[in-house]
Amino acid sequence: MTRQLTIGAAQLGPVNRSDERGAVVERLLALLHQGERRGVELVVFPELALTTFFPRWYVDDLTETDHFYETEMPNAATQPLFDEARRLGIGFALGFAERTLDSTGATTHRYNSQILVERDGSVVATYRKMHIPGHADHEPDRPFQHAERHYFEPGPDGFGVWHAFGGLVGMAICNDRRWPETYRVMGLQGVEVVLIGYTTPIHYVPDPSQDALAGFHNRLVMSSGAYQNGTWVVGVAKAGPEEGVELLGQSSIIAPSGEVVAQTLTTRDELITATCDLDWCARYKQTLFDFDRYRLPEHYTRITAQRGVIEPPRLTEPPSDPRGQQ
Ligand code: CDT
Repeated sequence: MTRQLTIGAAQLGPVNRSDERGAVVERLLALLHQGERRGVELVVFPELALTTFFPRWYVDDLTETDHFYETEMPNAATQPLFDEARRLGIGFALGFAERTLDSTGATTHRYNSQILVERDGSVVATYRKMHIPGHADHEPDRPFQHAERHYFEPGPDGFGVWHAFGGLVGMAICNDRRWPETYRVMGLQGVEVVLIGYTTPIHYVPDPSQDALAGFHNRLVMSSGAYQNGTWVVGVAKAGPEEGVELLGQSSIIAPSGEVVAQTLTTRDELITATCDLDWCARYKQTLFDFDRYRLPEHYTRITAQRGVIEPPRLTEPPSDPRGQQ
C-alpha cells in the first residue's frame, strides 16, 4: 500500500476591489464542492485569496488598508469555509493578509500568510511569506505598484514542515517559489508536498523582457524545486485580468520527478486534481538526491554566511588596455 493523497489546486480568477469577502468565500465553496465530487482530500487556494491583490496600489497610511487584512482566522466571513470543509472531511490551504499584535500588544505586524487546515478542521500551521518582492516606497512612474514590501514584513518563523495528511507538508508563498533555498530548507526536513499560492503579474515592470517568459519561469522554478528535493509541489494562482493587471495562471501539480501532472487551462476559477503518491518521493530522496550520502554542507557555507555576491579576489592585475597606451 502506498500513501496516496488526492489534492486539488483551486485556481481563482480575478478578485476585484469591490468584491465582498462573502462572495469570494462562495467561490471557494464552489471549488471545494467540485473537489468533493472528485474525491479530493486537500484543496489549495491561492495567495491573498480573499481580497484583490491590494499591493498594486500605494497608500502612505497603512491603516487605510486595514480592511484588506484578517485579524483572526477563522472569522465571520471564512467560518462557512471552515465548517463546510470539516463537514466534508476535506483539508485546505488558504492565503490571506494577516494583521496581528505581538505578545505585548504594542506592535502591529502585517504578514502575507497561508493557513493549513486538516480534514478534521484542526489548524496545522500558519506560514508567513518570507521572500517579500517588489518595493517599499511609492514608485509613481510604474503602470501599477508592487508594494508588497510596504504592506508586509517577512515572516519570522522560517520554512516549516508539518506532519499532516499522512505525510510531510510544507508551505511557501509566491515569490518564495523562485528561491532554491525555500525548497531545500524544507527538503532537509523531509518534505513530501509543498503547497504554494501565488499572484504573478505577467508584466514585470523592472524588466519587461521577462514578460514572455513568465510561464516558463513559473514552471522552471517549481519543477526544479520538486525534482531536486524529491517532493510534490502544488502551485496555485490567482489568475486573469484583475483590476487591469493580467495575472499568470498555469496552476499546476508537479511530481517528484519534476513532471507536471496537471495544469489549469483557463485563467478563471478552475480546479485541477491529482492523486499524489507520497511514497514516490523516496525514489528521488533515496537515490540521486540522497542528501545524507551526497550533500556537501561544508562547501555550502556561503549560502548562509553571506547575502549578496562577493566576487573572488583577482590573483593578478588585469592586463592594461592597449588602447589606453600612448
Ligand atoms: N506575489 C508575488 O510574490 N509576486 C511575485 C512578483 C514579483 S514582481 C515584483 C512573484 O514572484 O511572482
